[in-house]
Amino acid sequence: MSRGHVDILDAGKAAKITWADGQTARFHAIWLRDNALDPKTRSAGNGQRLITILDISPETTIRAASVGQDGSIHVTFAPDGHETTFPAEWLRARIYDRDLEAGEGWLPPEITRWDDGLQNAVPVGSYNAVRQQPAALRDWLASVRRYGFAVLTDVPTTSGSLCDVAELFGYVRETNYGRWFEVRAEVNPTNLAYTNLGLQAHTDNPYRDPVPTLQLLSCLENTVDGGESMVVDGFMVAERLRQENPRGFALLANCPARFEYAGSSGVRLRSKRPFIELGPDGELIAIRFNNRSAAPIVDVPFDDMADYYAAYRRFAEILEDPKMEVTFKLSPGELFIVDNTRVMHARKSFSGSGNRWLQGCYADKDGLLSTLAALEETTLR
Ligand code: AKG
Repeated sequence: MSRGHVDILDAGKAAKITWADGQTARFHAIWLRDNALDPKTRSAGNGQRLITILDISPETTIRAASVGQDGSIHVTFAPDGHETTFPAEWLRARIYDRDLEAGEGWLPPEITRWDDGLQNAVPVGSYNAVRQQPAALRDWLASVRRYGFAVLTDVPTTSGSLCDVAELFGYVRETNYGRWFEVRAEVNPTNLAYTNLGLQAHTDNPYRDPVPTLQLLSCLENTVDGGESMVVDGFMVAERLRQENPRGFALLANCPARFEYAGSSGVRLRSKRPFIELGPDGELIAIRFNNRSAAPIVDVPFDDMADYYAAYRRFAEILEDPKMEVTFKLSPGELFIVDNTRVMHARKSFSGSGNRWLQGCYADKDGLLSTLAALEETTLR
């Protein structure tokens, strides 16, 4: 069988690779030179790039290229004569010569949208398992990546132990609410979360920029009537809105909203970000939604404001549709974590008799995704 071949295109400015199995892809010379893996281009120790874009001639071309027995690609560049080899799998995993049109609101394959169908399949891990078994931690973190939330059982009911959970994969994000905060009914609360009122599904702290991208809520006591926790997939809400009302979706994505918190002395937090955040290629990046801290919206043109409000209302109606929510009542020793850029959490109101004591803390997804990626490389499936 042929091992494949390389066709040099456009006087060496690009090359078309054909691998033995018939897969083809074009790469530019400048891209290949910039992404070379050899030790003159990247540190052998930490993999970081040793050169800058200015070290690469703008006239860079491919002088020669060939496919090795194992599908690797050997390239010689001009004018500098630099030679480098790309492993086949490395290059094939980074093909950009493909249809990049995914449409507004697209999501990568490791994310699954959900609705109340997940009620009977809530992702759950056990603290004893995740702190001792790397594969159990990997699976629990992978659930957070896929569904944007997960429950953890067997968490010690000692104050602050939720921080130990965050430290299994990353770092606690300390804020004006402290390293962690008490969520129980208080006299003169600095936040409506510290009352027995029901809370509409929301993301936390949208008035921060950047927002904390993870929130953990753990239960130390819960003997009240009511006080159930609900989670709603904001990415599913946004998708339903997009299908029903593309213009409303575009208004919530393209016009900034404003959020603020000024509930305690010395704290004046403000942000200007949309309810629905899209990346430059249309990827759905984040949801920010919180009725308590939404500030007057002043960045929507007058002629669009009525439609903006209609879309805002519809977003809220969809998120309150019982078909969208997963509900559970936390017991002492249980905790849930949410991706605070995606999954909205809510609470039902609760009675004055009995005690409900939760603790909350924030952390960030960079640490979680990094730990997960490292575990995926080192643990056996
Ligand atoms: C929060 O602290 O962000 C809450 O939403 C409180 C949730 C609860 O009390 O269940």
